[in-house]
Amino acid sequence: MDATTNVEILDAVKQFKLTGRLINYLPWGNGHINETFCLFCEDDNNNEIKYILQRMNIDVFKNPDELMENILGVTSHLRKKIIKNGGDPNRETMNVIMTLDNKPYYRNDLGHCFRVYTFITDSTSYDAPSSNDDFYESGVAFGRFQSLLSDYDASKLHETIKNFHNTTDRFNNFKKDLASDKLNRAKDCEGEIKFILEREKLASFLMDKLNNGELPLRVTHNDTKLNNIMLDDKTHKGICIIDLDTTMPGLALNDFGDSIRFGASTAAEDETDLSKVSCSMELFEIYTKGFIEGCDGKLTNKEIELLPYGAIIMTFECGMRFLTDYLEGDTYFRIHREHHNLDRARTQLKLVADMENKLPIMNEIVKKYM
Ligand code: ADP
Ligand code: GN1
Ligand code: MG
Repeated sequence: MDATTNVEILDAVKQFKLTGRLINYLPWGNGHINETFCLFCEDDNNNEIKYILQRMNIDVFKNPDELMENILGVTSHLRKKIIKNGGDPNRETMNVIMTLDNKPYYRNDLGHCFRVYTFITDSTSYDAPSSNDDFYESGVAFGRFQSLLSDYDASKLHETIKNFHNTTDRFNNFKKDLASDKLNRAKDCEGEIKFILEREKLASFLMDKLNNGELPLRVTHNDTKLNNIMLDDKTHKGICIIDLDTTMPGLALNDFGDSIRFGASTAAEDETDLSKVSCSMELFEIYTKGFIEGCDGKLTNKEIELLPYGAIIMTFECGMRFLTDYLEGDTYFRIHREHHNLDRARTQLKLVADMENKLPIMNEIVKKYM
């Protein structure tokens, strides 16, 4: 996605029903997909009001109308439940700010699409768990998100990215890109390629169980990394789940697994010193406990039993996606340095190898919570 200009941002801001006038704005957060800004506004009494302005990545999300319809549907469902439970819907769910002509996003003359959310105040999204308790709370909140949406009519949701967590399909795409190797980059990553190709069976392990009815399809978030949740600065509870772009039918195991791949790793997703990368069993256990509690009895025994596979397969899928993007020329995930996607792929595959070794330990841990 080409960079957004200041002129575009100032023009976009004018299109939304904001309270107060814009004082300043800054690039915000560490997402790989959308371009995010924090808007600092001020009302007539000099109170600061913040908003999140996002340029949506429409190369990735091809249909912004359907995308925003999903988000409005899901957030209004959550809002009703939060009110019923005595919570604060302005902090506990995303709130879409409409444009002056009541649309959920604005498309400018260049075809770039912008949306605005209220800012979740007094809370932080972390790139690594700041404590075991925080990670536990994020598990509770992601589990609860799924539980709150367990009665949401899945047929109302559009598939915002086709086959998003179809790992079998991701494997086939990887093989296709490898066969063309259009940038001649395969030579840089022969070991990683071999590692992936040896795991064809792993790629279809959960998809086969979904297809034969062993695992249920649920409404899931599908992008449950730690920086997609806001933790309250005072209570450290997971106050609000953000980044709802991929909320659609999926596997509970994938939501669990994506959190483990990112949050239970002992190193950053793009760490270049692989000796630092492993999956912490302490963090795995804490998150398992929190997630199962948050799901509030809705997971089947089969799902709980297979949680370790969710962790391994989501990490494998993500590593394969980073490597595919590296072979493709870094067109999907935003990169900040040369070989960034290759570095990211390497950490994920290192984690897969580590988790495979630790599978018996992970199985013992989940047994405790069945
Ligand atoms: P991406 O899809 O690119 O990951 P996100 O929607 O996750 O974009 O937003 C990027 C970052 O912006 C988040 O990790 C978080 O730090 C911050 N953010 C997003 N929405 C809000 C919000 N409503 N309130 C406060 N911070 C937010
Ligand atoms: C992307 O949007 P963000 O940065 O929260 C990606 C996820 C990956 C993740 C890897 C829509 O998440 O699927 O797991 O990067 N989101 C999309 O960090 O592709
Ligand atoms: Mg995000």
